[in-house]
Formats: sequence, C-alpha cells, structure tokens
Amino acid sequence: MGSKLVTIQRHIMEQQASHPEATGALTRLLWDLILAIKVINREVRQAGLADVLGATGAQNVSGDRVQKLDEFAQDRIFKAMDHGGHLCCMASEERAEIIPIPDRFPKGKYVLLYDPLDGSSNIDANVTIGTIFSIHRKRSSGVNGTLEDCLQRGRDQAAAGYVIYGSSTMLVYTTGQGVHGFTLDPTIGEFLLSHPDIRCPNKGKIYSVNEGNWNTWDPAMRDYVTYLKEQDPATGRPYTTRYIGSLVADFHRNLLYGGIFLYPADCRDPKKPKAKLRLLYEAAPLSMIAEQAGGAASTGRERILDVAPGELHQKVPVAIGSQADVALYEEFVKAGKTPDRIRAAQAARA
Ligand code: AHM
Ligand code: MG
Repeated sequence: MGSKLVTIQRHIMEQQASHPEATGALTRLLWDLILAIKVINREVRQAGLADVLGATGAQNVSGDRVQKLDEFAQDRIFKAMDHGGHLCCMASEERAEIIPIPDRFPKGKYVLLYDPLDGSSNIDANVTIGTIFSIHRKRSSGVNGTLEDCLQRGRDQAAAGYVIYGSSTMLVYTTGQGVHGFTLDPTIGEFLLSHPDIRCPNKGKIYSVNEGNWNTWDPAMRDYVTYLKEQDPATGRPYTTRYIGSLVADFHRNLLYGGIFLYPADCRDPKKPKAKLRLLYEAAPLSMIAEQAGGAASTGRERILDVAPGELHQKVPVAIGSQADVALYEEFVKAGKTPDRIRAAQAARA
C-alpha cells in the first residue's frame, strides 16, 4: 500500500462531494452500515471461540437452515440502521416481510435491502462468508416505506456493496461511480482503500458453478459448460473450475481475476424453472457492482438490473462476471447454440 491512507469514510465523503446536490444522507447511512459490519466482523472472527456456531433449528423464509450468526448479523444491521433517520424501511433475506422503522424513530428517504450473512451453510467449516447490501431511493409518497419502495429494479439502485469475511475482511461498494474495495486493518479498526476502481477483466479463465446440478440444467447450460471445458482459442487451455459455494467469495474472486459465476434454474420441470438466488438481496446488488466494474450480469435472457421484482423473495437465474463470458452464455441460451455451432461461428469470424 502506498503512503496515502484513505479510510472508507473519507472516500464516501469525497464521492459525495462530486454531487453538490447531495444532502449527505447516503453518506451517513453508509457510515452506520459500516459500524454494523465491523461488529459482525468481530463476531465472525470469534465465532469458533464464542460457541455461537450451529443451527438454531428454525428455518428462514427460503427454507434454508438458519445459523445463529445469521440471526446475529440480521439483528446487528437492523439495530444499527433503525434509528439513523435515513431509512423509510428495510427488507432482509432473513425476514419474510418488509421491516418497518419503529414508530419512535425518524424516517428517511432510502430503503435498505440486505443479506446479512450469505453462504451461512459454510460457517461451521470456517469457509469465507459475506454480507450483501442494496440501497434504493424511496418512491412512495407517505412517510413509511412500502413494498413498492422495496420492489424496484436493480438499475435504480443508489448504492450496492458487499463485505467478504475472508483471509482479510474487505468491503466493496459502488454508488454508481466505479467500484472500490477497502480492507479492514484490524489493528486500527478502519477500512482502508486497497482496491481503487476495480475493473473486471473482459474475459476470464474461470467458471464457477455447482456442477452437481448438471442433471437439472437445460440443454443450453450444459452445452455452455461443455464448451468451456474444451480448448479456449484465446489461451489454448480449457477454463478452470472454482466453486466455493459462498456467493460473495465466488463473485469476488471472479471480479478480480475474470471469469463467470453461474447459478442457473433447475429446469427439470421446464414449465416451472426454479432459480435459487434472490433478486433483491443477492443478484441485483452484485449485478450493479459487476456492471460498474465493466462486467455483466444476466439471467441468460435478460439483464438482471432490468428485471422488475414482483415479490420480496423473488429468485432469478444468475450468470455474472466478465462481459465476454456472460455475452457468450447469453448466446447459448438465446440462440440455443451448441458447441459445434459456436466453434463454426468463431472459425467464420477468424
Ligand atoms: P444463503 O443465502 O442461504 O447462504 O444461500 C446462498 C448461497 C450462495 O452463497 C451460494 O452461491 C449458493 O447458495 C450455493 O448454493 P449451492 O450449495 O446449491 O451450490
Ligand atoms: Mg444469501
């Protein structure tokens, strides 16, 4: 790191300065969130010692097992954000309904949507987990936020980001002015700018997918992965598989190194394809980050940021990462192209 230390607080403030019309509410909102994240980080780091691991026995609204740390993170974020006066409501992957701001606190003009602890099935094995957040401007006219404020397209996000509790803790965020990464210096308790203006390579060498689901994929997805296993004309080698099973970790690696992360729908019943990842808490915020870094994010048929949410826990198929890789995947899905056809197309282009 160079000699100039930039804390995340200063960075957010400097970005705000380029918007003279800004009131500072988004800046203060992000500061509140950073405090919650530091507390969650402390707990994640001490998890093995503090005996907070293990399932509570309850289930969240998507039917997954809820781990204690999920609940802790949920509570921490809610309590850090409920009284700042910047939010009109919240929604979380861990709660079925919209989360109102308590009556006794002032209401603000933003909405916070979040996945407090993503990849929680990995907690017991000490695998990297993350927090994902998405911020929208309030749309409705009343004081309290409504469902309408939560169900906005990803392209209208005011800010998005994630935290990765990995070998170090990093926070990556965008307010629409590029993507910036900060590493927590635990000795001073500050997130310091370590990855300014992250750019995702246009094409990668990595694909990340749960290949155990092969038999649930539609033919285009199988063709695409088959194609990636063949010799890539650009490198003379096949793509490499990397799959942690923790979205933030898989996404973060591919953002930095280039590559594609895929979670396609289960298409065993073609009339009722079943996706896994949540649009509002996972797909949309990471899609904003990907696009801001020069990458792309698609359902295979549609830009994820254009998908209109119909419900809080809506799920979407996800292909996200390097632009050229996502574009090729779309070609397979939209045109139903087989590897042979793609090779013929490439040969014709060469
Ligand atoms: P979670 O929000 O309940 O933790 O689930 C989401 C996780 C993602 O982190 C990850 O990409 C995916 O589920 C892994 O799913 P699978 O185990 O089916 O490969
Ligand atoms: Mg999640």
